[in-house]
Amino acid sequence: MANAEIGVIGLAVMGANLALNIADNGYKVAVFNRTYARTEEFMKSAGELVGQLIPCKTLEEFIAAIRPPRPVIIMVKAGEPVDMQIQALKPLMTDDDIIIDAGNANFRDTLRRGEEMSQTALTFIGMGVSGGEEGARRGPSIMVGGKQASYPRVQKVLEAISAKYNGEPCAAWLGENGAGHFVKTIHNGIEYADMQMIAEVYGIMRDRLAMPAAEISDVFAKWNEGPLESYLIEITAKVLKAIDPKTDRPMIELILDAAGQKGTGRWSAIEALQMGVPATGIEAAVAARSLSAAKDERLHAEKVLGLPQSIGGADDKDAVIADLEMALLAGKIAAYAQGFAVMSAASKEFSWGLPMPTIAKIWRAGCIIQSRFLDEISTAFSKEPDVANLAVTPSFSKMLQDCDAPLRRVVSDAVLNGSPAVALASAISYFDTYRRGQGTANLIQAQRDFFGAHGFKRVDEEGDHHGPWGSS
Ligand code: NBP
Repeated sequence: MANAEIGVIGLAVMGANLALNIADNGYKVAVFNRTYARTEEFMKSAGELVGQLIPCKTLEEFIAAIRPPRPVIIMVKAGEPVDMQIQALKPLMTDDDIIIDAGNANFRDTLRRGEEMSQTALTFIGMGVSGGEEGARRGPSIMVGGKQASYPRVQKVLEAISAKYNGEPCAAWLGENGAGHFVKTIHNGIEYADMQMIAEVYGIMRDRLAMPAAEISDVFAKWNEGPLESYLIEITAKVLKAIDPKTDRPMIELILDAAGQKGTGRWSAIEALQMGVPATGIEAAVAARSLSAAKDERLHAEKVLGLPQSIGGADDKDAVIADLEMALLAGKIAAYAQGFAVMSAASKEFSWGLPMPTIAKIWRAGCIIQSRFLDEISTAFSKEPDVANLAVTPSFSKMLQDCDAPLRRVVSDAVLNGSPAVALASAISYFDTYRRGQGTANLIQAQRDFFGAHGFKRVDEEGDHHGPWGSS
């Protein structure tokens, strides 16, 4: 009998927790997973929510279990599985049913899927969900893209299951097709940069200051009471405190230093490059993950080249730690300023009208980059929604001036001591380039004209010009 109000397909980590979250909010949920054994396991783990869930063995049963018009959330592995799932669903669904892809889709796939679905009477929503397992279960941040008219049809349930910040739901419609997944992609790109800078600061404390993991954990825990307060700093403190039960050693020391990546950081960097918007923090973080993954090559290089030799730098440990906190804050400003600039460019390119203050607001809770900092970003964008760069808003420019010297000292010290700090270094270089009215591209233009007759503009005359290179 069709008495579920919504359906969830895919019962791995995210789908299972999302389905439980929806059920917890009083909705009856039909659930389906390609492999039925996973559905059975899920039902066993559902506890008192079991009565709110309808397990279905086949897609036909699943569709029949949901009251039309049916909202169906697909939470399967991104990529081809989503297309396969949509193809399987289409003939079973009826006019006005809604397919919501809630996985980490590449927004270009979402654009294509939206276009294909617009040829049918079905509605398609591409929805970014952030918060990992815990967020999916207790309240994620939800970024919705699709026809504006489709949002009120799912708004109630999405707001109910989303995280709340001071009572406000962290769920919003952000723009037409593709907008939700694009914003989620940039969220993840910023997350990459945030994580990389935290890892660099950890490396400086571990290798340069010879601090044990527990002591570094205490530093992060203290930072979590100040301007850096955020989920990522909080979990970093916890991770560094954890002890491996097998060896009694800090768990962190037993984890291989080769980071994985599923694509969203790389996609952020690619889209930024394609739009000609600098996102050096995200690019640096993606590059650092790739270098980390080349573990064997790095071990070989260490043998051939040796570790970098220290050639000076600061020796006051407390002063270095104090600088690291401020440097991390400055690095964050760069990464967020860049991420928002990329979204602003995409918003124009795809005519989405992305609401920057709303994006900052729905990232304040539920998602991986949730932080006190985002509250300040949402205030800054609410005052100046069209500002070109977060760094020039009154509050952030002041913050940046305060952090400028510490970031400069941290990066200089890292270079002198051979501590890898690719993302932090990219932040200071970005700011130094961004805030310099007179740059050095006059030379680039001259070179381009010399070898390719590309022409240049003069500072003292209108029009296109060429240099007197033949006579040089
Ligand atoms: P996974 O990304 O690990 O995917 C596993 C699920 O996809 C299972 O339900 C599996 O069914 C199903 N599936 C596969 Br694989 N191929 C399929 C196909 N051809 N047709 C139908 N179903 C298929 O799950 P996840 O970690 O829960 O993530 C789900 C989505 O959410 C992904 O897009 C992910 O990137 C995104 N996301 C994940 C997180 C996170 O923290 N994990 C956070 C935010 C977003 P099976 O049981 O039959 O193999």
